[in-house]
This record gives sequence, structure tokens and C-alpha cells, in this order.
Amino acid sequence: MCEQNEKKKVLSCIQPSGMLTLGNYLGALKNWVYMQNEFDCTFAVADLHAITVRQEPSKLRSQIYSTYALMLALGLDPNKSTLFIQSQVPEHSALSWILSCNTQFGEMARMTQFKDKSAKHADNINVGLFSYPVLMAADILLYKPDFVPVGADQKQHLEIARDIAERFNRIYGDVFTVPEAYIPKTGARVMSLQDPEKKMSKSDENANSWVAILDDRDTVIRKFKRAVTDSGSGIYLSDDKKGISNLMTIYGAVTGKSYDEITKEFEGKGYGDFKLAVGETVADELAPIKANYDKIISDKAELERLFREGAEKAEKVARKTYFKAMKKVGFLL
Ligand code: ATP
Ligand code: LTN
Repeated sequence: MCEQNEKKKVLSCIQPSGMLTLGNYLGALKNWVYMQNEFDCTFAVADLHAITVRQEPSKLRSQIYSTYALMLALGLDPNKSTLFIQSQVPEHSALSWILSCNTQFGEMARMTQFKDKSAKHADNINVGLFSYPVLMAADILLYKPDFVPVGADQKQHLEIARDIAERFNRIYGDVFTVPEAYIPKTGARVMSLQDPEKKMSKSDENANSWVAILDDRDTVIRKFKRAVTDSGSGIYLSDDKKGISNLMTIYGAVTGKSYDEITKEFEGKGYGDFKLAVGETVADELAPIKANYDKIISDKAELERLFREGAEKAEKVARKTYFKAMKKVGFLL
């Protein structure tokens, strides 16, 4: 048949839970853009996942719009890939229920993200937060992807999705494809600019610790100038130079240069020069994305047309898998 059908399938999602950061960009989104030419891709805004922590409805609404607009601004193309909003395809919640009844309490209780997030949100340890990986498994399994690109922190959730798929297929017969994780080597983990022991996270209270994809040029450069480094000198990768190593990772992920090349390029230069160079390089990379974003977000009608069309396209695929799963467990169609 046509070439499109021979491409391997890819699926991933991102939560609309705040300002997306350089970590989200280098660890996840930038790779999505590369992947869309080689694979048959489906990407979604995981808004159902976002309400596992308390969200203010009006803020959530605008973050869903802005996350979808940002996906377009980065270069994801609705003519090449399926781009949609998770809650607009009800099969995600529906399959999640069937899968929940085939997932053990003990499997969920082991998840490190649940342990971390329930410690962080001790006043709202809801059942959704606990069963979040089952919903993620439903997101994935509905589209039968071969690969799921995620940051290293999502590996455990992906393994559970594979376990759930294998078990379901064993008990009820073949329905799901068992997917592989696709974890990028470079830029897989971007650390905080203020504490290079911690991952860069949009929920960090110290705004100097993260760079938002939509930060303006001056802000990006200022945050890099203030980045925490050790008191030594020399630009090379080392365990006692976690701050410099993180800046090298960022610089390498943006420019494609290796660590050795970066060390050579900055031979004889001080930390100040290096921080400025990284700041300017990142600012140059982000500027066109922000310009695209500003245009896209100002046309709400077009944005709505695109995400509705994306949801219709996604649902056609999702419904088939969901109906198959329904039949297998004994439900009537
Ligand atoms: P939070 O800061 O609220 O914990 P988050 O920034 O980790 O959220 P997610 O929506 O959970 O964001 O992650 C979206 C994607 O970005 C995931 O694939 C995740 O692995 C990746 N990612 C997030 N932070 C980083 C980081 N610092 N470095 C590399 N990848 C990251
Ligand atoms: N849990 C992920 C987001 C996410 C996802 C998915 C990623 C939801 N559903 C399906 C890959 C596949 C996160 O928080 N980064």
C-alpha cells in the first residue's frame, strides 16, 4: 500500500501543566519534530493527566490552548502527524477502566513518580494520581505504536504499559502492540540552572532555575548568566563540575556538538564567556519558536479547527482498538 502505512508508528504526550521548559524541549519535544518525517506520529496534550494535581480551571484551559499552539510552533505539522487533545478522545478514559481492572494494586504502588508526587501534594493524594500509569498505558495502547519517545523519568511508566499489554493479550487474545521506549541520548536530562543535582522542572519555585521555551531573549540570557557553577575553571565534563557539565549538555543538544568539540571551542575561555555563549545560542534557538507561537495563539478559531480535526483523526484509530478490547472482555457492541 502507500508508503505512509509502512512507516513505524510513534506516540507520545505532554502534560499542559505549566510553562514548558527547555528540559521539556530538549528532552522530548525537539525529538518529536525530528521524528515526524521518519515515522507515522501521534502526539497529544495529556490534559486528563494534568488534573491528577489540582488545577485552576481557567488556567488549565489556557494552558491546554498554549501547549497545543506550542506543538505547532515547534514545527509539528498536522498534515504529517496526528496532533490532538487527550480529553477530546473519550476512548482514553474508557480503555483506562478496562485496563485498571487488569492491573494490580501492587504494581502501581511501586511507581516512583507516585511516591514523589504524593509527597509533594500530601493534601491531595487522589486515586487518579495513583492510577495515572494505567491512563498512560491506555494513551499508548490505543494507537499501537512501535516506539514511545519519553524522557528517562518516564521509563518505569512505559514498562508498566508493556506489562499491561502483554498480560491483556495473554488473557484475552491479541489486541495490543507491545511498544518500545525511545529515550534520546543527548539532552535526555537537563538539570536545574540553580541546582544541577535536580532536574530542570517547571514546577520549581525558583524561576531562575528553569528556562521557559517562551522566555524572551533577555530573560534567557540573564538566567544563563546567573547559572550556578563551581569556583574552578576549564570547560570540560566532570562529576565535580555538575553545573558546567549541564551547560555543556544543553549547548551540545542545541548545536549538535560533542563534549570534546565544546571543550576545544572554549579552551582558554572563562565560565562567564561560556555561560553567555550558551545563553545566546539557546535564545537564538527559541526566538523563532516564540515568534511562531505568538502568531498561532492569536488565531483561536484556526487553533480550534486544528485540534478538533486532530481529535477526529485520532478517534478513528482509537475506536477500532477500543472496540476490539471491548469484544475480547465480553462487552456488547
Ligand atoms: P513537572 O516539572 O511538573 O514534574 P515536567 O517538566 O517533568 O513536569 P512532564 O509533562 O512530566 O514535565 O514531561 C514532559 C516530557 O518532558 C517528558 O517526556 C519528560 O521526560 C520530559 N522532561 C521533563 N523535564 C525534563 C528535563 N529536565 N530534562 C529532560 N527531559 C525532561
Ligand atoms: N506521563 C507523561 C505524559 C504522558 C505520556 C503519555 C507520555 C501521558 N500519556 C503517553 C508518553 C505516552 C509525563 O508526565 N511526561
